[in-house]
Amino acid sequence: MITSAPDKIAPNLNDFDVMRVRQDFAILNTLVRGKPLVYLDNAATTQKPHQVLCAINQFYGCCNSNIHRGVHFLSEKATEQYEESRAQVKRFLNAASTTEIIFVRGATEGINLVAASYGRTFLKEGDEIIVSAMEHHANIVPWQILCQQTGAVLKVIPMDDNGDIVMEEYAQLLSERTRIVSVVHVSNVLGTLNPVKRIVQMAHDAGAVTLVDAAQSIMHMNVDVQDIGCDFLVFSGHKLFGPTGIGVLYGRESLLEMMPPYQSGGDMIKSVTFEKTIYNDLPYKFEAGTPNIGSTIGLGAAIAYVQSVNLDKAQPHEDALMAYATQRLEEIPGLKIVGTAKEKAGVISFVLDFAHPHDIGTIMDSEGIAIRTGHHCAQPTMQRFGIPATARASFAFYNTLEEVDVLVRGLEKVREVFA
Ligand code: C6P
Repeated sequence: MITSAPDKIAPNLNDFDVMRVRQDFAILNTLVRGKPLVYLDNAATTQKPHQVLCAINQFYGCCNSNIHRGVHFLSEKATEQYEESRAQVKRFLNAASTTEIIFVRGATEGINLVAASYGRTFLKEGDEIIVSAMEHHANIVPWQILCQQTGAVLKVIPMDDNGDIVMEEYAQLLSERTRIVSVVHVSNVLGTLNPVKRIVQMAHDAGAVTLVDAAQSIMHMNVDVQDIGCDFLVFSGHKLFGPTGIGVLYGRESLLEMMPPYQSGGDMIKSVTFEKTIYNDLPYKFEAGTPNIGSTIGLGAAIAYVQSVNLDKAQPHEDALMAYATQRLEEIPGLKIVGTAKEKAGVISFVLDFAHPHDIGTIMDSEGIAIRTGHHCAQPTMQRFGIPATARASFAFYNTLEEVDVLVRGLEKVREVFA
């Protein structure tokens, strides 16, 4: 039995009160298989505070109506709330204007939108797209399809054995042929926090446009699109304590203006005749059909919640969780952490030399511990490290050091069964 006091690495909580925050998430008090739930699958999706549940309930219970269409009271209310969410996202990301905030289903749809609309319009045979070796499939496959459609070529920035991008190799890949650089901010497998500001700057110097996949970073740190300097950025609401089915594409207005619609139909038009259609202004040009109004309002509530918690104050607590979990896991004989980058956030992947990740996940589940196992929709990352799968514990600001201890005790159970 490995023991280590949870105060071995003292968390610098400032005035961040994790027990107070946990009260907002009723689900965290659930019993799973008779044991208190320990939810360490936040990279897959985060839990939702009651403030978000209330906002969704309030919308459907009191204001349910379609938006941008009706002149009646409910429609005006729904439109107001929907557009207020857009204003919240604009402020949250420090975008220059609400016209740069497009509501989509999630990070995946945001990247597909850029690949289809910008990519098919502006790329041609021989152009190059650069991604990193640690991308989620959502930031690989849309570019592969674009390459098939246009004759463009996909290039990959390698990473080293720690899971850090090799910046010298990136510099070598950049050329006048580079048209798009699309990289993940925080890897969902390795936890690597990439130097996106520098990556974007170098891409711009080469004349390329940039996309940042902030699907994982958005829950851990303040993401400022003007500071990063990127042209596009995507995230999913469900990884930011908001509902599923809603996400955001931030796009630089000058680029969005040049891009054709991604989908077409109602709401994205100014006028339609059988001869000619005039498209709507930004951002509506990219929001065809009735959107996910309830979840958009829920996302607004999630952002308000995250701002009230204050990610700057939560960050020392999350850092302490990562440091403590890393230290405790490293003490386990036969355990190897996959991803030891210089800077990490939120995610620890590992393998055991005495049990397959799937078996780890199953035994953990019997202990009430939710982790994810598998390739995490990042098969090239698995190939890079020569493994089929990992077990992954991923943290949010509501997790505690005691939960890390439960995770470690769960791994002791795995050893008892398999070693
Ligand atoms: N990663 C995970 O368990 P969607 O599915 O569109 O909300 O997010 C896609 C996505 C894109 N980029 C990164 C870096 C991601 O981590 C994800 C989603 C989840 O790791 C589900 S596979």
